[in-house]
Amino acid sequence: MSLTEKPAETPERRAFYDKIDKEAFTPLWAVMSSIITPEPKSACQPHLWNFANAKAHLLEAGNLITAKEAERRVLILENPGMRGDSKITTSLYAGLQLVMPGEVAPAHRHSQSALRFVLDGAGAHTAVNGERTEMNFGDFVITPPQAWHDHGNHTDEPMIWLDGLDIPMVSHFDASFAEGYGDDEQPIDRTMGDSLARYGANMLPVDYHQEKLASPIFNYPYERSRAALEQMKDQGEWDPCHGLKMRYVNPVDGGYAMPTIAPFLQLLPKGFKTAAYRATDATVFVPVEGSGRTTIDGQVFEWGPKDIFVVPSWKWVTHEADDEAVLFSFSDRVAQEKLGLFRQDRGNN
Ligand code: GTQ
Repeated sequence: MSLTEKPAETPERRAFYDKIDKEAFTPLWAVMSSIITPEPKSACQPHLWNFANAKAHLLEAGNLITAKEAERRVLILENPGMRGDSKITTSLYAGLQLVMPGEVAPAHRHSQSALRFVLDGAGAHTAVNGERTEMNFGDFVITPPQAWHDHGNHTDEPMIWLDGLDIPMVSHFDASFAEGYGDDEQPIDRTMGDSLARYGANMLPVDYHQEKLASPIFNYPYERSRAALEQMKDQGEWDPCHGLKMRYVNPVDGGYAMPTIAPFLQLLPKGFKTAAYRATDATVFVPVEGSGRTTIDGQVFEWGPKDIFVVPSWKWVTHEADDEAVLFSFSDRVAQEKLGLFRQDRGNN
């Protein structure tokens, strides 16, 4: 017996397997090499979705169904290696959501955590736990588990953002609960910007105690994050594998901003080519600024702003920026770290 080879199947063994099969038994030695693999083996494939095409499809969907009828008018970015599973990676879901002028995506809540990364349009809003936030290009917005949320667009432009949710992870644990609020919009009892002022100014309310795992900040405006990268880039300290890469944190405990999804923002200077890197967290990338290409397991993907591409677990990846580029990304790294599963390989770097 070995970890990589299956023992031969003899007629006697086959007859035995068939006999015990009726009582819901299966011999481990016939499946061991496929369930305990020496390295990650995934159905997840590298893939890129072009934003211009996505936007055209979304606007077409805008004429076919309202946000209200759809509950959420979203086109799922479905990994080509896992069609039909509503997954972009084995553990994560991603979709592009459209809210047309004057529309509301009605209030509901669920066990799944969501992140929004704003791509197109400006000034629509989402409400979370009684507070509204305006959504602008590059903003990273969180909907914590079981938080009431509705989205509205009072502008005269369609609004499109990327949704990242832990739907497959929650399914994996069979832990999904969801309910509608019963009204389109939840009541608003906090002023806009309250949570950012309260929790995002390097201070916390004096007797604040952490009750929930998600960050109490629910909009990390691009303006602030981008300004931080702009300041740091002058230092010229580039990580060979990542350029300048930061993680969005929960200011209460310094951990990742969300309990199941790890969000990042990174800058690659013009002409920078990263060293080969691989990690067990399959990652969804969104170029925010700049253009370039990413090579995943030998396959080259050319990208520009707002495109979306996915890097599977444990595949070698390099990024190359033609102009100064900013990439948003998210993965299940936070969950893997908590479970002691995360592994990365920086080559010789
Ligand atoms: O905006 O609440 O892409 O509940 C999938 C499920 C978005 C949302 C999605 C959702 C939402």
